[in-house]
Amino acid sequence: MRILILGGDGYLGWPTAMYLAARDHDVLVIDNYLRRRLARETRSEPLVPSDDLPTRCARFAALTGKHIAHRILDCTDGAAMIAAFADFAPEALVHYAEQPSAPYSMMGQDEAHLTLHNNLFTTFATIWAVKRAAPRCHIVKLASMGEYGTPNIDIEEGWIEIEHKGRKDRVLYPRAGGSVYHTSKIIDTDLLSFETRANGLRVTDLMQGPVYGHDTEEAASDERLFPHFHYDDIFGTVLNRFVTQAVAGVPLTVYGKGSQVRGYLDLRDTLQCVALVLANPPAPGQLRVYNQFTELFTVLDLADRVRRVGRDLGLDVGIAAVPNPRREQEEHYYRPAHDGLLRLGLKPHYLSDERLASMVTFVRRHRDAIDARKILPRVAWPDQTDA
Ligand code: USQ
Repeated sequence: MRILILGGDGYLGWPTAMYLAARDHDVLVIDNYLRRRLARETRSEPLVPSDDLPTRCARFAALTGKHIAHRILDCTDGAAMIAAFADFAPEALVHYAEQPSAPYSMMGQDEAHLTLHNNLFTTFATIWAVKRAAPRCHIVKLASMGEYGTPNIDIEEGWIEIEHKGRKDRVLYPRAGGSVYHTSKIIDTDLLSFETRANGLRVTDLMQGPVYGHDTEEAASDERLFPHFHYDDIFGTVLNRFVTQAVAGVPLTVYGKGSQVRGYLDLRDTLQCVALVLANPPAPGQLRVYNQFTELFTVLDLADRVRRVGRDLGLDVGIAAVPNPRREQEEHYYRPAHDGLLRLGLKPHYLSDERLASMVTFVRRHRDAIDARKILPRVAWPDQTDA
C-alpha cells in the first residue's frame, strides 16, 4: 500500500514508518519538526538527541534495504498538502501530526492557541488534501482516550446507543476532555465525522491511551533508530518518566492520590493496531472508532511495578506524593470497552517485568544525560479561583 505518515518524526510516527516499510509498504513521512522546536523552547529535550529524518531514513535503508521517503513540510499548509497528496497518491494515511502534550496546551494562551491552530488545521488540511487529491484514501487518525474523560458510566468504542423519551438512536459517545490538547482532538473527531457524512470519507479514529516503551523490533539492532524518549513533565508519558526517575534516584512523581486509572499500551502495540486497521479499512462514509489500549492501571500500580523491578536491579526507588498539577478526577469509575482491535487480531504485549527491566537498562546507559530539572511538574492547570 502507498501510506503517508503525517508527523513521521515523532515518538509514534517514526517507528510506524519503519514498521510499515519493513513490511514492504511504500511509505512517505511528512513532518515539520514542530515537537522538536517546542521541546527546545520548553527545555524538554529527550533523553537521547535523535538525528533528523534524512539521516534516519538513510540509516534505515542501509540497515534493511528498505526505503522510507520523507518531506519536511507544515501539515497546516493546505496548498503544500494538496501538492504532496497529488504527487504521492496515498491509499491510506496515518495522522499523528499534532501537538501531543496536555501540559503544553495548558501553559498559557499562546500555547493553547498553538495547540488548537496546529491540531485543527492539520486535520482540516488533511481532509481537503484527501478530497482534492486522493478521495479514496483511508484516514487513520490518532485520537485519545482522554477525549472521553472519566465518565461515571461504561465507555463504549466511539458510539453509543441511547434511548431518550421512548426513542432510540446511535450517537457519538459523549466527550469531556481534560485539557485544551484533548479538546482539540474532540473537535478533530467532529470534523472527520462531518466529512464522512457529507463527503463519504473513510475514517478510523484510534482512541489511544498513554504509550510506554523505548524501542521496537525494527530498531533493535541500532539504537540510533529508536524513537525519541521523553522523560520531562511536558512531553514524557508517565511510565517512561517513572523508569527514568528510578534510574536518576528521584522518588517517583505520583500526582495526587495516584488512583487515576488509564488504559495503557506498549509502543509495539501501537504499531500493530495501526497496521491492523490499515489492512481492514472502513467503507466510504464510515467513521469507525477503536479504543486503543491493552491494560488498565492506576498511577500507583505503575509506580509499584517500577519500584519492584528497579529494586531487583539494585536501584533505590522511592515514591513521592506530588500535589496534582492537573485538574482531573483522582477517584473515579473507569470501564472502557476495548474488544475491537482484539477482534481484528491484536496480540498484546502486556506490561512485563522483562519489558520494564529492558527500559531500565536503556535509560541506565544514558544516565549521565538525565537532567533532573525536567522531572518535577513545571506546568499546573490554572486555577481561576486563585485569580
Ligand atoms: N501522572 C502522574 N505522574 C507523572 C505524570 C503523570 O501521576 O509524573 C498521571 C497523570 O496525572 C495522569 C496519568 O498519569 O493521570 C497519565 O498521564 P500521562 O502524562 O502519561 O498522559 P496524558 O497527559 O494523559 O497524555 C498522554 C499522551 C497524549 C495521549 C494521552 C492518552 O501524551 O498524547 O493522548 O496520553 S490519555 O491519557 O488516555 O488521554
